[in-house]
Amino acid sequence: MLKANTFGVSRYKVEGTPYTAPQLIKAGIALAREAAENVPTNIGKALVALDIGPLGKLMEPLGDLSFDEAVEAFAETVRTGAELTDLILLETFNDPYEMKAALLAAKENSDLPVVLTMTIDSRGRLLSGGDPIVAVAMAEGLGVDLIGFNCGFGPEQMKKFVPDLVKAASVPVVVNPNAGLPEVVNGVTTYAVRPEAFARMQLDILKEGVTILGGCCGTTPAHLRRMIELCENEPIVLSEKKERTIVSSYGQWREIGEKPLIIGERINPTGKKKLKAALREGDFGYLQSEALKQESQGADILDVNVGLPEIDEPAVMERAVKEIQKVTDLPLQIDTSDPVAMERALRHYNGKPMINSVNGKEEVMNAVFPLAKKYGGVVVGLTIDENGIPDTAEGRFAIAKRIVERAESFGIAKKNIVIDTLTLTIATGPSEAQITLDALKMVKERLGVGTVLGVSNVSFGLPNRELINSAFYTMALDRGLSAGIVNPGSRLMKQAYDVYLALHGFDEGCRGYIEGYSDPALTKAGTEVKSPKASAASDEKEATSPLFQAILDGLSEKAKEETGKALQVRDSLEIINEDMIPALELVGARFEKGEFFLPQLMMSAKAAQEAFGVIKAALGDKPKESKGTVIMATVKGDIHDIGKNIVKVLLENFGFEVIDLGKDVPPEVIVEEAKARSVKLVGLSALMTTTVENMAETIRLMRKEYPECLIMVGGAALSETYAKEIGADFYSKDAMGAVHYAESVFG
Ligand code: B12
Repeated sequence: MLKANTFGVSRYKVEGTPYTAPQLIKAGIALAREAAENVPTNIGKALVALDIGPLGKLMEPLGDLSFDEAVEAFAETVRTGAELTDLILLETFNDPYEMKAALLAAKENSDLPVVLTMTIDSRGRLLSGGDPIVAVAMAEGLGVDLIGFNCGFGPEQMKKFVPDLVKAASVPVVVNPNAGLPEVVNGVTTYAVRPEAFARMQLDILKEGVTILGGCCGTTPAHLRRMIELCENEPIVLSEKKERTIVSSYGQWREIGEKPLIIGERINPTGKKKLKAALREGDFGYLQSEALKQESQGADILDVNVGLPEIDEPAVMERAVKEIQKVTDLPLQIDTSDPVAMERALRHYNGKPMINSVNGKEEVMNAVFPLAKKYGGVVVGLTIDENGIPDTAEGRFAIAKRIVERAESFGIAKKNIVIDTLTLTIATGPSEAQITLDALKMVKERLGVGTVLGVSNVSFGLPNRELINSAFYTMALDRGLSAGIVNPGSRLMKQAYDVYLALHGFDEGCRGYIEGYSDPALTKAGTEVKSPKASAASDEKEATSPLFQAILDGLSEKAKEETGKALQVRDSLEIINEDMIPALELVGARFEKGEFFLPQLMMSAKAAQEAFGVIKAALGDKPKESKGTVIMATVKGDIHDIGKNIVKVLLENFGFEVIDLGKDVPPEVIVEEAKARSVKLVGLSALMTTTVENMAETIRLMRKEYPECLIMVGGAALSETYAKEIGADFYSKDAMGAVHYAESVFG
């Protein structure tokens, strides 16, 4: 297979060149075609792949490229190249959302087979913090034909991640490593692994159950030739179809059918006044906090239902899914009976969701199954049809069987169906609970699919509902319930669940039980479940205020609201120093420990920036008279600017004019600007150990080109000693220090 030289082409990457993306794509394919035609016939027919790489822009919510824009950019490439090539290769992807956009564009605009290879980091993680299984679940749901790894590192480092990929994938697996880890020798990137060693390691990888091998950066024809010689007589192994029922987000996945799961039921407006009001007013911050709360109470999956008669459900559903995914990486269950809302949510969801629901009605199956087939997901089938809900277990089982068969006729594998045998209240029919449970057992045993139940309906119309709900929950778990839709905050429900896990051997050494139930105060009925996260984090700084917590959770709206409240009683500097900075420090510490990933880091940064926006507005107009002009910049290679912006606003408030050169500013630009504007004082900020050297470089250049300019420095990566070492005139650990120094300079 030859790859057309189209990897780096997209409408965004050609900006500023004299070419359009389609021109370059066609030219790249023409060259590959020509080469393919010249491949000697004894080697066989060479296929030409339309090679597509990432767009080079971060997608929402991490960056500003929307999902629809990304799909359209990939679609342009696919429309241009598909007819001229034999397959599509999506390479070097490490953001699951971008993988989804590219896969969708490929599938919507061509019938070619699609190969997806991702690039993982040394911990085997994607940009979003997820492992490759989240990508396998999503990509297989979207119809990928082959999946694997490429780039990043060599075969030696890649090998340890291959078995998990093979265990998860039902489609054939591809592995294209580099010729080792890249090393810069005399300014040139080199790769140390020689052809013989590369080929031997690839042979080992092949034996793990991989189907296709290749090479990425640093591999040469000699590497590939030797690899083919060593591997060509090995049998070709195709992946076995896996029967695992997996749902995922961009960061986590859950398997249905192993340990029972908890689906959090709280994001559903039925009977919830506050949620109804939030949905009507577009207060998605409320939905986010409900999501976080259920996550901390132990939910595995979150149900999202926004059905209210007076709202635009498709628009609200899409937004709700996006907003919830900004703050939690738990997989979601998209719960709607409106196929338009369902499609919008499925399209924009980042992962492989649960789809709630389909039922035995032909009309509903014809509307929902094509969506599930196109976007992927695990579909919940309700045992109701045109004749209503059968009042026998056999009747419900028959509908379940029909749903599974009809799903298969749409090309949806049985493993991607779970059945809900419907809970009705025992207040109206004495056998209701038994019928549901008998049907559940039949479905589990005879159909072999996972089961789901909305548990709390069983007590509708009765007093002290949790008593009945929790007993029914235990009975259902005992009959094989795979996932209960419950309130994870209910103490009795959580107890029923935890005790069940202990009794059924899902809680090794009863550790979870001992941890959760040693304190008698916590086992009182009616109390809300305490967040296990809060206790896990006890070695860290506790949340000191609601603003601190909002920044930690990445909740922008809440952070703004809490800043407004705090400003009524506290001084802005105190809020910055006691809430904002410590919260960001904790985020940074969790990031360093590998507990937080880039999405959380970015959402917290955004919340802090929004909070600071409120402080800035409250500080009011800056004085008209200028005491002097200061240039502020974050140094080259560093995009952290929250601290620099705080310094800027304080300087302005104390009467200085600030020329803000922004972030990632090269030394030459800073020096030229200072010189051109005859500025007496420059403030530099750097937050990373890797960028303080650029700060030193800026100071060196300034001393050479414009020695009369004074330089103050700051940022978490610095210390007084280091600042002295690199020749800065002044260092301060906080923004007020910058103001005092400016006062002394212009004083
Ligand atoms: C928020 C944040 C981000 C945000 C930044 C958003 C933005 N617009 O700024 C985002 C998510 C984009 C981000 C990205 C990355 N980050 Co970051 N990030 C942080 C975090 C959590 C907080 C930084 C912050 O804003 N603090 C609050 C502000 C107010 O504090 P401050 O900047 O220190 O400023 C105060 C003082 O220092 C002083 N001050 C600041 N500047 C100046 C200037 C002068 C002249 C003076 C006098 C005073 C002064 O006044 C300010 C107010 O008092 C830190 C963790 C931490 N503990 O710092 C990591 C941290 C800095 N990031 C880190 C990393 C690794 C990254 C990434 C590489 C992650 C990745 N894998 O992509 C990228 C880097 C991209 C790049 N090339 O720069 C590491 C750096 C590690 C290292 N070895 O140096 C840290 C330390 C986290 C960690 N523990 O691992 N990050």
